[in-house]
Formats: sequence, C-alpha cells, structure tokens
Amino acid sequence: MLVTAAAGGVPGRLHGAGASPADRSNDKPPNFIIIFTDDQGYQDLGCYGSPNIKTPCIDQMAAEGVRFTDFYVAAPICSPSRAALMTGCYPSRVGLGNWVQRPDSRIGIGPDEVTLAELLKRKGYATACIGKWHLGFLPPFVPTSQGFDYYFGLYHNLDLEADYLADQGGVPILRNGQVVKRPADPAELTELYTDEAIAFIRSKREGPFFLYLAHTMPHMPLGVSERFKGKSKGGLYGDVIECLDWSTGRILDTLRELEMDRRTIVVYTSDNGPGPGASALPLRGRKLTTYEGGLRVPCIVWGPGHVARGQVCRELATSMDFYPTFARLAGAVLPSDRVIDGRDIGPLLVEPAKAKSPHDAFFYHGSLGEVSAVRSGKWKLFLTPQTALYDLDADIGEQHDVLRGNAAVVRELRDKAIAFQEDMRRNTRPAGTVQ
Ligand SMILES: [Ca+2]
Repeated sequence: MLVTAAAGGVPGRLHGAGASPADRSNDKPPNFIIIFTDDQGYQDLGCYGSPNIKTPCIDQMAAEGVRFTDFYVAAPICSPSRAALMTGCYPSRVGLGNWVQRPDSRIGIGPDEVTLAELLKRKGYATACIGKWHLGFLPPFVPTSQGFDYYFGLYHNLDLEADYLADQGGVPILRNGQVVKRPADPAELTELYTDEAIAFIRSKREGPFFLYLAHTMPHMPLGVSERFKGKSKGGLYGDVIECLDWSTGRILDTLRELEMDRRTIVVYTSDNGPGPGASALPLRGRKLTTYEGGLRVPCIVWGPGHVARGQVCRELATSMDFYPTFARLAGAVLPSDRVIDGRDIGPLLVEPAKAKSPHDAFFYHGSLGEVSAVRSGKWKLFLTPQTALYDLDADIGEQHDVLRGNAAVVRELRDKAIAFQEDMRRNTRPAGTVQ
C-alpha cells in the first residue's frame, strides 16, 4: 500500500476549514508544533478526567481544538515511538522496533528514510528539535543530521539508575552538538525547553516552521522548579504535569500575541503510557505493555485557522498520521517507493464528528517490536501471550474477554494481523548503523 500525499487535497489547507479572508491573505503553508511529552498517562490532564491534576491551559487548547479519545502511538516505549513519529511508519518497518537507544547504541534512523523534518525542510520549512531525542547519538543519527536546522536538549534519557555518561560528568544539555551544561538537572528542563521554543517561534515569525518540542518530563527522574513544587494535588508527578501545562499555555499565548495562531497547528501528545507504578486509568496497563494504557495516550490538536473548534474525535488515529497529514498541508509529496503506515487524518481534524478513521486496523507492537494485538473498529484481539478479545466500546478497561461466541470477529482480526505481518516481511527497511 503506497500513500500519496497530495491526492485529492489542496496543499496548505484542510478540507473546508479556515476560509476567512484573513487566511486567504496568507498563502504560506501552516507552521507545525508537536509537543511530545514522555510517559504521560491517558488520564493525566484535566480534559481527560484527571481527579487531581489541574491543566487549565491544555483544557483551553482542547476547548478550542480537537481532542482525540482513541489516539495511539506506535510503541509502548520511547525510542520506537519516536522513530514512528519521525518516519510515519511502524518502528519495526524502519528497523527500530526493539527497545531503546542507549549511549553505546550504534544504530539510528536509516539514511534513506525521509524524516518529517526532512520532508518539511524540502518545502522551505525552518526546523527545530528541542528536548529529548533518543534516536541515536552517533553523528549520522543526531537531530541536525536528520532534518533539523537547530537542536537544543538531551540526546539521552536521564536515567539515574543507569547513570548514563557518569564518567564524563553525566548527561549534557546540548545546543547544536555543543555542551551547554552538564549534568542536566531534571528540575530545570521544562522551563529551559520552553524558553528555547518561544525564542525559536519569535525568530521565525514569517514561517513556515516545524518545531518538535520533545519534553523530558514526566519520565523519571521527575523534577520541577521551586515555583511549581508542591502546587498540585497530584504529588511531584502532578507538579510536573502542571508545569507542562504552563509551558503549553506560554507557547499558545506567544502564537496569539504574534498573530500566528491562525497559521499554526499545535499537537499535544505523549510518546507512550505512564511508567512503572503509575496508572493510566481508566485504561488497563501502562508503559511497556500492549494493553491500552501502554499505547493509547492523550492527544489534542489545535489550530484555529485549520482545525475544528471544541470537538471530540472518537475515531482511531495514530502518531504516524502526522507525517502524511502535515506533508499534504505543506504541499510535500511523500516518498512513493516505500510503505508509509500513517494516513492523512485531515478530515478528522476538520469534521471530527463525521469523518471516519482512515485505518482499517491498528497493530499493537510490544517493546521488543513484536505484534501483540490488533484493533479494528471496536474490537481488539490479543495474539500473544494468549488469545483474548475485548470490545473497547463497552469495556475500555479490557476486563472482559469475549473470545467465546465471537469466532467470526476473531478470524477477521487474525487474518488482518497475518496479512500485516506478511507485508512486514516483504517491506521492512533497515535501521542506520555505524560499525
Ligand atoms: Ca517514553
């Protein structure tokens, strides 16, 4: 299955949206900002029902945009999930489905892949990656080798147990490959990234630009500055989320102040479910699992000039979909010589209540890259470790296995999984490697 970006669509405009005279006066394609948090649970925002964390800015973003209830990332773990966001493909498709990149890792995104940043850069976009990269640390794999003009942040996890790079003074904060400070202090990162993001936005007022803001929080070890500490009712984790809310509010306010809000699309989502010990209620499971809590995450898309206002979308969408969706809006043509798993979700952003998911099925991959389950419509079939069937409409918490009595559904979903795995065998591309 090959996808072409511009088929049936007008570059720079989602169908039916943003037809005001003010918009027509600006013929540039929209700016894109993807805010990607790390290990944030499905319910950990006010607008998703958090009982103890207050997120007024993100709730307002949802009230002015589209909030997805059935949005999935492509892996329940950091590096593969990021590979999918950057390439529009399941991580196994591009050889990066297995676990995370560590400082001694010698792999990254393959040289023949066209990352989302590279795709947009070809159309004249200024590109910046601010925050955690986690997709390879050797020279061919770092953000500035993968389509980003500018980079500020941490290539690595801040994993205290592993004590990364301890013999070199700990994990450094980098600006375009140069050490700004080491070791990085988790308590300072959200605010540092926010300042960097706003400086980038201010410097690119003419647009178009693509800003990938990949927060290190709320991945462990948690940290937040004194002014947020103890402020939430959700402990340190809650304080960290409330700081992320403040950060997101500052970014949206900057866009409004600079009158860039009608020509910018902002996404807020997480790379996978919450970490060990945390909960993704009402979903079952968490990070590293292929229960809903591992891969189903909050996702809000905001863009007053391009995206519907104040609607909830209950159709299935994925992090891989931004690749073809943004490509069309930018007037870029997708690579036609390879499989791209993401689909254009433009119609879901414009008519969330009417449009249908472009996905016939979604395939849940585990943290080692194996296909564990498949969803089609409301049905989710586990293939491993044992067969189980859940009706996600009636049973979002995956508590009631309804395998018995649904043989036809099981057969249909299993056939989809087999066909997908056969396609994967034929159409998999290698990761980049350095010997
Ligand atoms: Ca993560």
